[in-house]
Amino acid sequence: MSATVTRTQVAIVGAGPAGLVLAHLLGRAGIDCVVLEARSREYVEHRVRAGVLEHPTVELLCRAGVGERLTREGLRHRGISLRFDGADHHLDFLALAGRSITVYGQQEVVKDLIAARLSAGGEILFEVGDVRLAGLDGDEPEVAFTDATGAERILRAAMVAGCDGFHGVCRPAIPPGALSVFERDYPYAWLGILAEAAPVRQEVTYSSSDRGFALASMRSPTVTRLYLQVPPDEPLDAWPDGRIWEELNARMALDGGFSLNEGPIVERGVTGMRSFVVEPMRHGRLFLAGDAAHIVPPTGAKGMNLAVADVAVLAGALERFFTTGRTDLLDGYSDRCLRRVWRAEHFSWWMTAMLHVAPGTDPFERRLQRSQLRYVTSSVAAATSLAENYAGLPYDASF
Ligand code: FAS
Ligand code: PHB
Repeated sequence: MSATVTRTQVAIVGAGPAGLVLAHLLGRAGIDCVVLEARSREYVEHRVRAGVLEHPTVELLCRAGVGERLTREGLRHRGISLRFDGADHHLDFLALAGRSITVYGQQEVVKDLIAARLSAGGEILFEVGDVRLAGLDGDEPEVAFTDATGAERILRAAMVAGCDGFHGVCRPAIPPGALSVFERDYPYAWLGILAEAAPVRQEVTYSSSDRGFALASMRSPTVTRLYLQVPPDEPLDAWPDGRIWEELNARMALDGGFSLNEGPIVERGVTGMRSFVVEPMRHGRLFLAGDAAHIVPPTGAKGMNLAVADVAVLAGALERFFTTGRTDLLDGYSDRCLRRVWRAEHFSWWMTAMLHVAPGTDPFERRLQRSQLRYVTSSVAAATSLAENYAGLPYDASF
């Protein structure tokens, strides 16, 4: 069957935060683009993932006109708490770094962006299959795919944005020799649950105990989001509800007593912990953004925020190209993004190493971790460093 050929200026593969924010910014700049997404709209709008938005991410979404519901329903937090040795230590990001964070589910951001895109007449093709890239070194690369009806399609574009996540097809479309890969796997994973129970604390709490790491977050005043450090590849059926609550309460113990509000667990999953970066983030007319190019362990709450930061740079560079023909910003895209990526990689690795108990951790290492926790919660200088990294460094910062 001959394929139907269509054209656009930018072909975007993936309707996660990276692909959708890019499509939205390009749409506002009058640049034509088409988003290709393998899953259904229903699926991507209900996929539970990130929950913490940095200050720059909130600013960008509000400036781009998709921040109305985020501003209304998002939970603004002054900071976070670090819990260890039976006590809580609050880090006030607003006081330390002049910026705060907002808790708002990633699927809510995705819902808002899809609604905005479609109501602006933008094109998002859901349930596409067999996506293949070709001609990335030429002037008009092609993305071949089957659409939701199974029909063969070819989308020709001036540029391709690979926003299809870690397991997508865009990064593997780059010849292996053209990329340098930097990675680190961690000897633990996160068991995450979503429960219909009121959060006990109004802000995110990271707990480091000898039994392992735990994290208490939330999605709304009635929905709590909790994570437990577990061995990698831990089977979910090893964790019946009772054991999950018992272990969470044990790891989040406070002198003077503490217990979580328990409720029906409506979602659960085990997420592996990995740090991963490919360089460069561009090959010919293919530009990688978000998890397609880099992964951080979620301890620093950076993944979605990095994806948004990448496409903020890419949108500006594409607008410059399509309005002036100049490629200077496109040529600088990878280097510019990688500076922020490695800052976030370092911060996420540092938070992960400070708060988790790796198998075989000896008492010497636990003492070092405890000293780091005491230092970062008592020194204004150290707390400010954590605060500015967590709340989000300005997009024009050049660390
Ligand atoms: P995504 O993976 O979100 O989107 C890629 C899209 O491409 C998907 O919709 C996928 O279906 C589609 N796709 C894949 N292959 C395709 C193909 N061949 N053809 C077409 N489409 C294809 N980050 C934070 O910032 N804060 C947090 O609190 C946080 N918590 C997390 C908790 C968990 C449990 C997990 C797993 C991740 C967490 N993250 C967090 C990281 C996470 O949010 C990612 O960084 C974020 O989803 C990255 O966004 P994208 O790069 O858009 O990739
Ligand atoms: C979440 O709310 O899902 C969350 C919060 C902080 C993290 C990771 C995830 O570090």
